[in-house]
Parts: sequence; structure tokens; C-alpha cells
Amino acid sequence: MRAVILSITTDLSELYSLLHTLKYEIVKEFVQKRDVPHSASHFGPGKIDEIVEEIKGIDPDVIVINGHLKPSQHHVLEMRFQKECIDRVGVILRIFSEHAQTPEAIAQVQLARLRYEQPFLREWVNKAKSGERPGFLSGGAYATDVYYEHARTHIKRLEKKLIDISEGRGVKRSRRHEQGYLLVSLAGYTNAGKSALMNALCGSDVEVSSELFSSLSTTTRRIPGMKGNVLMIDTVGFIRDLPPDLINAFKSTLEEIFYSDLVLFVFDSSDDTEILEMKMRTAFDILLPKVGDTPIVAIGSKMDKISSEKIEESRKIIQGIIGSRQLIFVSSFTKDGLDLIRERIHEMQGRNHVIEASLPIVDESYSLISRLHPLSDVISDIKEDHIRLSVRCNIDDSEKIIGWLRASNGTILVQPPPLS
Ligand SMILES: Nc1nc2c(ncn2[C@@H]2O[C@H](COP(=O)(O)OP(=O)(O)OP(=O)(O)O)[C@@H](O)[C@H]2O)c(=O)[nH]1
Ligand SMILES: [Mg+2]
Repeated sequence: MRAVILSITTDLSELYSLLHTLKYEIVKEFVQKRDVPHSASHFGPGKIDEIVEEIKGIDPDVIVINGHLKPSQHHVLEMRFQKECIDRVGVILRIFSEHAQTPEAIAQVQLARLRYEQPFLREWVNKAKSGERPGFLSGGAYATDVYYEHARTHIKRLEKKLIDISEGRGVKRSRRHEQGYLLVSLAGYTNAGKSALMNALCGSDVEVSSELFSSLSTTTRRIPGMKGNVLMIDTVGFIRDLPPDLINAFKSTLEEIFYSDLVLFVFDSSDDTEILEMKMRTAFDILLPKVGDTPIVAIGSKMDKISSEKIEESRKIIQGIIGSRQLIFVSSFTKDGLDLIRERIHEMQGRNHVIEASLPIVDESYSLISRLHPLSDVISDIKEDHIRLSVRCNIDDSEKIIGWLRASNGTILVQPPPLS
């Protein structure tokens, strides 16, 4: 496919990676710097006229817009260029479609795609008179209308199918918990190195690739050499500017994160500072609502590619985003740092006692919470007039922790049974 790019920013590196993953050839790029897209046509109409002339000689297969198109803009651009136009989400969905392999991933991608296309179709149903649209749906108003109705039915069917798969997944998960498995999930931005880390820890052979979204289905493997049974779960990567609808299509996959006992939140520590921060914030924003009470450890991958100064620089940025959660740097290639992950999992295995408490909102409570972190997995939630605390710890530490909480004017709401 020969693609022409339109962008209102000069930052094209991620779009290049996405198009490279699709094996599209970029034949020309047009950049018109603007703070916000033109409301009717993304680029200003004068610039569009110019491009229409210019691409006549190039004759690309597709025009890729480095941003998010509203249905009306999409309609205008396709009419002007007489070419298929896709935006960034459209590109991502094409990658998803190509990479989906399991029945669940295929259904999730189909659902995401149909939901994404709905508003565009509605626009075409409203506007189409004689079927001038190039590319798909070129059969005119009637065909568009039929397709739209068909899509709606299909969406319902897919939603039902995914609920069924998700229920099966839930049964499997609770069986594993009953059998005493500890579940550790990998989450993070696409290409962060999640699958490579899984392979390094589990000796598995999940596909590792520089393409984006290589893993669209979850894979579960046992981590060998650990006391007790520990399962590691690789999950789909995140990317910025994904509409919630798309994330929701992957809901059942992301549930694996929610129900795990520990989340390893992987980021590529070799990324440039600005990109590192953007990816980390994006992934964290998507991740946090998905993790519930599960403790998170941030994992800086690919440390073999960076200097110790860069590690320290990244540490500062990341710690600013993840707060007092633990941060470990690793390399799946040299295996550096992997022992720290195993150690952390070991600790988790003993932390099966929960203390619930409330603390007053004062500085002393915050310093107590920092003191609790090395000993336990702490979740704090600020309520109107108190801090609600859930502390998972080792039974040996529970009495000490309860003592500290009481000394800081805390009220113990739930505590483990006393040691006999
Ligand atoms: N130098 C170095 N490269 C790594 C390391 N881990 C992963 N990579 C490279 O980073 C790229 C992405 O790795 P993956 O493990 O596929 O990343 P992922 O997070 O699973 O990506 P998606 O499944 O696409 O979301 C590949 O080209 C790997 O070879 C590492 O420890 N060191
Ligand atoms: Mg992967």
C-alpha cells in the first residue's frame, strides 16, 4: 500500500512505526502546523486544494491522517481526495485485525472496528446520495444503509460472544486461585518489552518483535524455579489517544490485570525522556482504573541499552508518576534485574494478611504510609474526612503494623486473626 501522510504536528515517529508495522510505503508527507485541526477538513481548505493537485501525480492508495478525524471531516476529505482516508485509530485497528489470532482477539478486534466505524457510517448514511465514496462502501446510499444495519446486528452478536468467553475465562481464573496459584500480569505501552520479559522469566517463546501490537491475546505461563505456583500473564499493549470504546472491546483481556495478584507495569527505559514520560502517563492512566486493588511494580526494561546516568534520570521521572510504588530496572537480554522481580514475587507470596484501617488526613499519616511500603502492599484512598487504608502484609509483620496504625490515631476496621 502506498500511503500519503497528513499531519498537524512534526512528531511523526509513532505513526511511522505504526505504518511500518502494516508494511505501508510512505510516499509523501504533508505537515501543516496548527494548534488544533481545522474544524471542517483537518487541514485548512487552501492547503487541501494544494494537496489535491499535488497527489494527482503520486496516486497513493490511501491517505493517512496523523490524528483523530470526526465523521464530517472524514467525509469531506474523502470527497476531496477521492481516496480512502484513515486516521490514527483506523491505522491501529488495521494492525489489530492483522495480528489477532485467537477467537477472542478476533472478536474483540471486530467489535472495536465496528464500533469505530459506526459514526462514520452514520455520516455516510446521512450524506450519501449516489455512492461517490471511493474505497469501501461504494455501493451508494442503499448499500450503506444495509451495511449499517448489518453492522448493528453484528455488534450485538459479538458483544454476546465476548461475554461468554469472558465468563469462561473467569471460571478458569478462579480455579487457578483455588489451586493456590499466584497470578502476575504484565502490562504497559506497546513494544515496551513485555513478551520478552515473559520469555526471560518463564523460558517461553511468545512472539517478540519490533512491530507494534505483536501480542493481542493474553498468554499464561508458569514461572519455573519459584516456591509455589506462580503464573505470568502477558497482555495487550497500550497506546495513546485510544478511544475508550476500543479499550472496552479488550475488556475481558484487561480483566486479567484486574484479577491478578501483582501487576508488572513495563516501560521501555531506553526511550527518550519526553517519549518515556508520555508513554508512561498514557499507560498508567489506562492501567489504573483496571487494576483495582492489585499492587503495581514498575519495570524499566531494556536497561542493557542505557547508561547508569540515564537510569537515574528515568528513575526520577517514573517515580514522579508511580509515587512510592517499587521500581525495578531489568534487561530481558542480559537477565539483569530479573532476580529482583523473583524476590518481589517471593515477598508477595507471604503477604496474604489484610488489615483495613482509617487514618486522619494529616502529614503524620502520610509518613506512616511511606514507612509501610517496604513491608507491605498498601492501597490508600482519600475519603472526605479520612484516609482509607488497605494493607496486605506478612503475618509476622501484622502486629507491628497494627501498633503503628494505632499510634498514629488510626482506627483498625479489619485485622487478621491473632497469632496462636
Ligand atoms: N535491547 C533490548 N531489547 C529488548 C529487550 N526486551 C525487549 N526488547 C526489544 O523490544 C522490542 C519489543 O519487545 P516485545 O517483548 O515484543 O514488546 P511487547 O511489550 O510485548 O510489545 P507488544 O506485544 O507489541 O505490545 C523487540 O524488538 C525486542 O527485541 C531488552 O531487554 N533489551
Ligand atoms: Mg508482546
